Amino acid sequence: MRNFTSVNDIESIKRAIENAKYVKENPFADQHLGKNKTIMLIFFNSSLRTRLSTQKAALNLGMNAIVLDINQGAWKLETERGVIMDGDKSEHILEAIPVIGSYCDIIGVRSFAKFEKKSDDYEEVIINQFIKYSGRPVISLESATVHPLQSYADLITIEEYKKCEKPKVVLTWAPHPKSLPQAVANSFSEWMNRTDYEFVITHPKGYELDEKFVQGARVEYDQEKAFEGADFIYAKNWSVYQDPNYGKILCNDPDWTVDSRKMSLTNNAYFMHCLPVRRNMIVTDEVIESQQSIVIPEAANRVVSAQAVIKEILLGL
Ligand code: AN0
Ligand code: CP
Repeated sequence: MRNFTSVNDIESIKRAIENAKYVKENPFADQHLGKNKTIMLIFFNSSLRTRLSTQKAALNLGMNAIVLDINQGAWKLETERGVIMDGDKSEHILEAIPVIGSYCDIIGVRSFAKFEKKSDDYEEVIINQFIKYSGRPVISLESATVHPLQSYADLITIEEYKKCEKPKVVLTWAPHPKSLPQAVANSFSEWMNRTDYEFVITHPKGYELDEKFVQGARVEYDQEKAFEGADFIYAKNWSVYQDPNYGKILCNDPDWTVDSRKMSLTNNAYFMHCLPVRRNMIVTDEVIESQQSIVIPEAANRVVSAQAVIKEILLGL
């Protein structure tokens, strides 16, 4: 594996699950692989899990990990080519990227959708510039449209908890006060579509995701109907994808909050969320604190997915 920016970079789902299992059972078996190697983790946006779990994964592999928050202490970066840089941006990303690349062996980048120009977000302009100009393998720590390390950890978690071969997995939209990217939902969809699970997406009308990620999965506008018989409920908010409201909030209907009554319609489903989660907006205290909530083991598996990915890249260096 050279880069890891979406599900398309993995050979097969089966192999990915096996690799993760090995890494989880033998976290320190590959310390030699990362000796004298450095990973640089570049954050354009906030993070708790990705920042910590990716560093931990690198340390487990014997690597050095260096973290940079671009917005705290680095120069403000211009990302458009051709602009006269007479404003507040001191450095161009086209110099910054190869400089970062010259200091490390692998780069991780977090750069969310900016909601300024939909085509820039959906063409993944920022992470693609890192791939093009850094000379290093690049790992997505959540790009504009996908969050593959999260989805990989979600897959590992479902594999660990599922009680039947083909569980019913439901991705449900839930309300949130701010405009959030579609990345987690897009990514979860494209990973679920690679499995043989029964996969259903439910959201209010107007929140349709890009068909590139939905890939014909069943979309059910009635949340309660979608929940019937579910084995896993995966909650996430996202803002509007469709024009002309790209990046906007259409409704914040509290009826969509995941609560105990809705969970009782399921097949005693597990509750999942990538975190951070807003309690009593996305999910009630009762559900997230219940026996069926697996958000903590899900987050713990972020170390496993990151380690499996970094290991594969190290093997190819
Ligand atoms: C981000 C998002 O929705 O993409 C990160 C989730 C992992 N969430 C927030 O900004 C709250
Ligand atoms: N789930 C996730 O990526 O969390 P952070 O934004 O805290 O990294």
